[in-house]
Amino acid sequence: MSKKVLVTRIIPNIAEDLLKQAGLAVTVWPGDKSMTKEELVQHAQKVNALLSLSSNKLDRPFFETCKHLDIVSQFAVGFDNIDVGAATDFKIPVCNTPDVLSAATADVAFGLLIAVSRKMFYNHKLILQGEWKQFEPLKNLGFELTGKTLGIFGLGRIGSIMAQRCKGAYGMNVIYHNRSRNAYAEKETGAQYVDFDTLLRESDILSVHSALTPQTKGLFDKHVFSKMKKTSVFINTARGGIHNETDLIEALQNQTIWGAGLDVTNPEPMLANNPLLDMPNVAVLPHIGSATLEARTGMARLAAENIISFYQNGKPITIVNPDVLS
Ligand code: 8YV
Repeated sequence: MSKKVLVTRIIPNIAEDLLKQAGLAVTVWPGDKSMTKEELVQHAQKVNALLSLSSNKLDRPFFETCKHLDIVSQFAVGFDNIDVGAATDFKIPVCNTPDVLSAATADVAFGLLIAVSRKMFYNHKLILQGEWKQFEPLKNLGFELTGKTLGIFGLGRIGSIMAQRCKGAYGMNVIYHNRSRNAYAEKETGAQYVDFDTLLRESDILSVHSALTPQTKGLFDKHVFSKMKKTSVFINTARGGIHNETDLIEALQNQTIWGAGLDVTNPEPMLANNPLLDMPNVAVLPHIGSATLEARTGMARLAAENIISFYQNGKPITIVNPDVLS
């Protein structure tokens, strides 16, 4: 009998097509809403494999109830919604979709940077409000990016592309901080490793590209913002949980830092009355980092191929807990 796969949300068709071509029986959860916890547990009981989204909370109680699963393949590079330790305890491989969305996400970070430095979202809003009356020689001035220092927190795949974009376009000097040095990325991007405090002190633009982990959760708080330049811009396209949003609002209101560009917020979705949305030096997007046809198609393909490869040769392509295979 063929193995059964549950896809927890409608995603690009290529996933279902590939899974079916490989002889798997596929159920795609219909509708435009995420499955509730109860729905997820109930339907996961009936299948062998799960193609999940980051809106599905796969915690230890979930794995305790669904320990029969052969594999969980996530349609996202981030997997902070999954208790990988629990999955590993039950010998369940967990997969993600790196690389295919890196350029798309770096483009959003790069776009936010330009938008913030020239107050683009705010100026656009002024037109909508009928406030474009005349040429203003002194109002709403931004700043130029040429020769500035870009600080990358988390120099991996996405951070490296952001570094290359900023270097190529503006000749920026790139510094970075990671838990451990990334020699490959240093060679690719010319980025220089610095300790965390130096990153905060020297960055004109600080762009976050790390995973959300217990170590990075809430890391960018009032204490950290107070160590940054008053003229600096904070960019986060990784996970909203990495910054403390109340502290960020305060840092912007008090001019502890100059501006912010966010594609991820804390919490998500952001409420329409959030003060960040009214600030001239802030640009916020609703988590669209991977929202290109190319990236989302690549994510769907890779998420499906991870399951197919696991059933065909025991080895998924991009697994986050490879120890379970030994
Ligand atoms: C997804 C993301 O859009 O891949 C990630 O980690 O944040 C985005 O690409 C989102 O997680 C939906 O699954």
